[in-house]
Amino acid sequence: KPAKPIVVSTWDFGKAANAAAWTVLEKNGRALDAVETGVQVPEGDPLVRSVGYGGIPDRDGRVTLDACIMDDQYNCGSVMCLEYIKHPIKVARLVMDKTPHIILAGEGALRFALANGFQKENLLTPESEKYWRDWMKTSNYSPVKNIENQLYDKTNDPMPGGKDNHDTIGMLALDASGKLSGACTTSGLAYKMQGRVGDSPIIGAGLYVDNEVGAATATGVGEEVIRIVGAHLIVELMRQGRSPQAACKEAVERIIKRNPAKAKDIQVGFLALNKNGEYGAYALQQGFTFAVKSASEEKLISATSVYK
Ligand code: SD4
Repeated sequence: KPAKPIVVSTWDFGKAANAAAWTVLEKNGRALDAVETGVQVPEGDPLVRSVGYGGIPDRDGRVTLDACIMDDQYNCGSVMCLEYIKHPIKVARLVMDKTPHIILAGEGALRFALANGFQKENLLTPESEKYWRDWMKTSNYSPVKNIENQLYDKTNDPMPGGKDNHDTIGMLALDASGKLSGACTTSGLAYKMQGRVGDSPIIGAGLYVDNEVGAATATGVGEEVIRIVGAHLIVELMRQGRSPQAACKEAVERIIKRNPAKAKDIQVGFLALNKNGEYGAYALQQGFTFAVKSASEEKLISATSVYK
């Protein structure tokens, strides 16, 4: 049964993130504040090696973060390739609230953050540095294919705790007053090229919110998500009447259609929430989980996938 308020987010760590978001939603707070609060949990957790502090670095050993946030009125803010700031989602929110722009990247984003009181911190933990140094031994500095595979291949997992430990958080919330918002934050693909930006901070690709219809977010190999403008596609499919899950499935199928052989080798997962509080997800590969929290339910769900 559809519920409101409700919050959904990607992967196992979505559960703890939802709990933080719920502290805002249960007091009839704004969905926007809820998602900003919620995603800070994995951002600040050094054991989550794919988001914020403790994230796996790029191939040069630099932790570069991507994040964006969007509210119920098409207001949005984004930071790309931001270094040294533990909570990029808070900087994205400030870009939205305090500047005439939507995106700040790299050096400019860092300067904006520092000018607004954020502290410069080393985000590369000794553990993440060790993974990078081990990777450097065998990487030859360029196996893009392997980077993609590492996203879901448990047998080839470079990080402890299995695949649960290395993916983006995308969070979508519907508050008590019926307003939708979303946030998405990541350290991006492990061992990516310096300067590489994924789908996560790109409005329409990694995240989209349209309060008339619903919201969607993405995780997995960002290049494939950007190509089909995944989150926006899903919202438009929901506008045409698809359920959240059917819309996510159609977006996954579009990725397969372009390059079926490649689609077998990579992971992409989509998560969507509509205006009525109905949610759904779909992934290329088995193993994509998402967390749901409302007054009536709190659970972790394994998304249906094309490949087993
Ligand atoms: C990216 N979509 O940077 C992110 C990475 C991710 O599961 O979601 N990994 O492409």
